[in-house]
Amino acid sequence: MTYENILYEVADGVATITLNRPEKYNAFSAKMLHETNDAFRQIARDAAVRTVIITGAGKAFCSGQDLGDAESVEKGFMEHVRSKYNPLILAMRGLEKPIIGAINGVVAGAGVGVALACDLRILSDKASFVFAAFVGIGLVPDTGIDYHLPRLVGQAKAFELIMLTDGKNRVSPQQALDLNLCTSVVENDALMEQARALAVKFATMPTRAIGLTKRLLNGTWDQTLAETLDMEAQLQHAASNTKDAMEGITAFNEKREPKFTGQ
Ligand code: LHQ
Repeated sequence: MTYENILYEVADGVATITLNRPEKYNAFSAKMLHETNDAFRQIARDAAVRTVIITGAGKAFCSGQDLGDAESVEKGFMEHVRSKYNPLILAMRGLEKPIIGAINGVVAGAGVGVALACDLRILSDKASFVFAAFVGIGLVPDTGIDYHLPRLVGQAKAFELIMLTDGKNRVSPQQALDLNLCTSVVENDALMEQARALAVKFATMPTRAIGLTKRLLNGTWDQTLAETLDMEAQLQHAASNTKDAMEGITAFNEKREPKFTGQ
């Protein structure tokens, strides 16, 4: 598929998706949403991709739904959210490869949902979060924000952020770091270099073990300790049968660096 509203490139085991409607602060048009969903399907299929970076072109990461795009919502908001946004968030959380959010600028609306569905986020010092965009136009948060945000910051803080951090009272990079919303804050010019360095590191790690770890951490919120212990045992069995686990253990015993292939 040829993309028009996103950029997609693969190099060194890393797929980079760039949301690319900078004049609209990378708001989701129907096309951009379709293309982003397609890119994640392609990434899931492509064994050569072992890590993902998602970022935005220009000044913003993503301002959420394009509020001028009537085509997107002609079948109603519920249908649009269910058929377009929910599959994207589920695809990101279900993808058994790490996803790095390289957050280059402002994040609002469904853009917040996409940012929080990444496995971790690196922020530019020009980034900011606007959690109150939804309530600012009389809507409720969607795209999994009500699931991920309380788990990151606690329920009361999530409520506070969703109500009060509007365009004039944005969450700054330092506040985001203090709130556990990101891994690090870097100078804007260094953002992509830092994100790529981390992505390349992930791409040389045992991809199956990373994917299975992601599955374990995804599951843990809804399980008892006993269920988690059992899932750990099952996935340890699965991990132990990968080529990378065999290589890791052999390399340890041979006192050399392992060479992981992602298999
Ligand atoms: C935009 C947008 C935008 C279009 C900036 N759309 N053009 C799901 C399904 C169904 C229905 C509804 O919703 C959802 C989920 C959602 O995502 S709802 C929430 C939608 N997003 C928002 O409400 C955020 C709207 N944007 C803003 O509040 C501000 O633009 C922020 C705080 C992001 C940035 O403010 P500024 O730095 O002051 O920039 P700006 O407002 O001047 O925006 C720059 C340009 O981008 C501007 O265009 P222009 O032609 O005037 O230069 C904006 O119109 C455009 N833009 N967000 N979502």
